[in-house]
Amino acid sequence: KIISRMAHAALASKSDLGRPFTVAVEGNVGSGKTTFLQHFIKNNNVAVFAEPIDMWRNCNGYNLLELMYQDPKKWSFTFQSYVQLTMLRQHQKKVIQPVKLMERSLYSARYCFVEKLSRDGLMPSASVAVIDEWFKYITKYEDTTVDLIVYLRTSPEVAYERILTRNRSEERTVAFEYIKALHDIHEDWLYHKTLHKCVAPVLVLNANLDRSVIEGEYEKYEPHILNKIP
Ligand code: DCP
Repeated sequence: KIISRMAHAALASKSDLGRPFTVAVEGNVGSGKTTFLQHFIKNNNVAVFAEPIDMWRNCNGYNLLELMYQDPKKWSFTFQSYVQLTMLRQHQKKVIQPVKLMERSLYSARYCFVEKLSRDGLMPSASVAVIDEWFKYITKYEDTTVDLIVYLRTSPEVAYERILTRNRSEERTVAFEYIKALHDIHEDWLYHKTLHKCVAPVLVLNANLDRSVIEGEYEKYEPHILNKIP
C-alpha cells in the first residue's frame, strides 16, 4: 500500500483547515523534487515554493552552499543555520491558494542533513545543540505544520546519476557514499519510520521512473496530493 490508511483518514479530515493544506516534498538530493514541483506550477489551486537555493548561494555575497562543500567542518553550522532561517521563511509564507506545496522543510534540514553532518563529526555536538534549540523554539511558536509529506523515493544509484548529469558546480565533490548515506537516513525517517518523528502522513512515490513516465505517476496521485480525497 503506497498510502496508508492513516494518511487517508488524515487527508479526509482536513477538508476545512482554515489554512492551506501544506505538502512538503522530500527525497534525496537528485530525487527529482524540482521536476515534481514544476508539474504543479500550472495549477491555480497550488502555491508552489521551490527550495531557496539561490539564497544559499548568495547570502550577502557569500555562496554558503559552496563553502559548506569545500570545508564542511568549518562551514556546516553556518550553512545549516541559514538553511533553517530560509526554510522558516518558506513555512511562514501566507498563500491564498487552498494547497501549499513546499520543496523540503525545516524537518528534512534537521532530520536528514544536520543528522548526517553530526554522524560524520563534521558538525560538533555543541553546534547541533544550538540548531536544536532554534528548531524547538521555532516549531513550538511558529506554525510549521505539514499535512502531508510526499517522499520521492529513489535508489541512491539513480539519485547519484542525476546529480552527475546535472553537474551543479557546488556538488562536484559529492561522493556516492554521501548520497547512499543520505538515502539511508531518508529511508529510516520516511519509509521505515525508525528515525526521528514523522510529522505527517507520508505518500511514497517511485521516483526512479524515467522522466517520460513520471508525469503519469504524479497525475495518478494528484487527488491525494491536492487533498481531493473525499
Ligand atoms: N542541502 C544541504 N542541507 C540542507 C538542504 C540541502 O546540504 N539542509 C544541499 C544538498 C544539495 C543542495 O543543497 O547539494 C540541494 O539539495 P536538495 O536535495 O534539497 O535539492 P535538489 O536540487 O538536489 O533536489 P532535486 O534534485 O530532487 O530536484
